[in-house]
Amino acid sequence: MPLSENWTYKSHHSPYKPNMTDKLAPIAAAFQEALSQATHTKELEAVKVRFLGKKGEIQALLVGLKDLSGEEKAQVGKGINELKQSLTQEIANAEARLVAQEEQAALASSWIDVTLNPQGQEAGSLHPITLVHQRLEEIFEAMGFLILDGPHVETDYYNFEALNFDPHHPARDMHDTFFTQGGRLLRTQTSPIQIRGMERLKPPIRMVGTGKVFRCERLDASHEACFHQIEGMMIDKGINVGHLIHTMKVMLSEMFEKEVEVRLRPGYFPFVEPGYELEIACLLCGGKGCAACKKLGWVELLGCGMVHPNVLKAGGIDPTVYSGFAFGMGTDRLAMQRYQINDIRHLHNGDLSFNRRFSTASQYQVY
Ligand code: FA5
Repeated sequence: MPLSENWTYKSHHSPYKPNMTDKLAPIAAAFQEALSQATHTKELEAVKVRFLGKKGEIQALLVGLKDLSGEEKAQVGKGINELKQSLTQEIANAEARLVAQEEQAALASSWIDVTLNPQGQEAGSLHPITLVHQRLEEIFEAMGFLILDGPHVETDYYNFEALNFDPHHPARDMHDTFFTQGGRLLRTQTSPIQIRGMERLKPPIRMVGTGKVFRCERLDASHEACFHQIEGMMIDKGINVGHLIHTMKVMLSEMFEKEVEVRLRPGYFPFVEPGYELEIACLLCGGKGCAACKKLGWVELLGCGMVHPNVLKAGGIDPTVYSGFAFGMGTDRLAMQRYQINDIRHLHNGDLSFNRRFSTASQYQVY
């Protein structure tokens, strides 16, 4: 029922003093007038403040009650409260209606047809690192590996402890990163995906996961502070170094579409034993030495090794029954070798004309 009718009725039957009751109907009418002119939630808010606010018209009436006698106070107070309830209800109804209207208008004005070809704009393209990740995932999927993911903000447990880094182990020094006040950190490696994967899956396990990692680094042609890795793990009965080397060779020959010269050097990572660093003969300089390979002719692409028994245990897997290998590869460096990019910083400076050079064939692919 519209409020003005409501208040016509009340005032006819009210035994209140004329000077108080006389005030109610005009307020109700003024409210109706203001409400009918509010076509936006901001205007409605102003109406709400004017009538129901701390310094609003209803509050002023309530303050006036103190001058009335006990019986009058009860009667007039009841009338004011009923008016207040009616106004509150009408404001709520109007608010629901206006919010819905505004949402509809916003949707109508921001609607875009994503199936239309870009008009007057160039199509976007996939970043070289995205292309490398997609190709790696294809290669590993074809070998029966699952594709997993993990969070960028990790706990100490997943980034270090479960990976067999003791709290004060010197190997942590090479993994300096940003820490949050709650003790979380930006992951320094994709290896936490190993632990998260083992927690979810039962052997036999074949899994890979790609993503960003973050470290405090001195930047140069092959070092960034935010870079990318792919992590991989295979666990089953009887897995040995031969399986590791074969899988790495298949991955690299598929990636580069040719045989690539590789060498393994002993490498220390707390979560593998034995551990290795795998290097490839630099494809940018043909092994002669350049900035990208620090004049060595070889580029360190990945760390790998046989999963440490403590890590298997952390993942809930019995190391007396199962063994496995794991690897973690820098995919920025892989992209540099794959696309002949001589400085890692080109990959991160947001130059669109640079990015487009690598992506023409697959720019319309949808994944
Ligand atoms: C690790 O991060 C280990 N988690 C890898 C691993 C996984 C070992 C599983 C054993 C088993 P490392 O710090 O060496 O290891 O980094 C791995 C690769 O990331 C390097 O070989 C390199 O290709 C790349 N990388 C490392 N630091 C940088 C950097 N600052 N900028 C660009 N790429 C980097």
